[in-house]
Amino acid sequence: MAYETIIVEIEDHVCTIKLNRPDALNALNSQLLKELASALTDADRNDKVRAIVLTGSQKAFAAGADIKEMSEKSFVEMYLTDFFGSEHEAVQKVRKPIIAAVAGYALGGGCELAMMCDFIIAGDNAKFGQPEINLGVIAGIGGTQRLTRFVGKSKSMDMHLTGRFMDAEEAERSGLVSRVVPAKSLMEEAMNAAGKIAEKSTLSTMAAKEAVNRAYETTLAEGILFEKRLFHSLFSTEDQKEGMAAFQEKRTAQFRDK
Ligand code: CO8
Repeated sequence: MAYETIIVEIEDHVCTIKLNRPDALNALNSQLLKELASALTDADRNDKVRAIVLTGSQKAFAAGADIKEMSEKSFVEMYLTDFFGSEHEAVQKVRKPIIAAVAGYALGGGCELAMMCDFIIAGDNAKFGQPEINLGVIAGIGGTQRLTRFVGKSKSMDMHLTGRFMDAEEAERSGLVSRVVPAKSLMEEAMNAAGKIAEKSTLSTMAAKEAVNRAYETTLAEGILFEKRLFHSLFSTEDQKEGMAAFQEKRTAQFRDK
């Protein structure tokens, strides 16, 4: 499928998806979200892809949902069309690891999209925020829930109620991002991280993602049981035999996702 608002490349088992609406600071409109959902679903189904990197430009990962597209909509339209509901569900359904490589603005829906990924690597110029309050609305695709889980109630309330931005250093300090790197080497760092993931068995990276995400959905005891069952089940794979044999033979494992 030919896309107009995103650029998709697959190389060395890593699918890179670049949001590409430079004139609107990558604001998320219906077309972009549909294209993104389609590209992510394809990448998830593609046997050649073992990790995904989602990124924007140096100036903006995404400056939010497209305000121009939304401004005249009524409650009835938003509700009946479940505005952006199915598209963001598609992002959450992806089973392969997704890294968000964020430079510049990640605001509103842009911050929420980054938080839907499995972890965030930020350029040192990144700015995160939930400024929807300035528009007379609130976050709409998970911001109040996910940001609170990342940074705790006090900081999340501060961000949602004042609409202030958080810089990369504060985002790392408060657990929103996994690491901060110089903005100019953001893609190199993100691709290195994705490359490391792509060296593993997809069976175990998918299982790890599923188990970590379970931590948000269940009790500790249930989560630990779920993890143990997944751990046991990985002993039915050829990749487990290969990984443990390679360790003992002091060589690099060759995983085949089997
Ligand atoms: N929507 C539409 N257009 C945008 C957006 C946006 N969110 N952000 C920037 N643009 C456009 C500007 O209108 C401008 O276009 P034009 O040249 O035609 O006027 C162009 O991008 C460049 O922007 P600026 O001139 O404003 O650039 P600055 O460097 O001066 O400022 C800012 C950058 C601070 C990022 C500023 O653009 C800004 O404040 N943007 C809006 C940020 C915002 O409020 N985001 C939240 C949007 S609401 C939201 O995300 C709800 C999420 C829940 C719904 C779920 C859907 C995914």
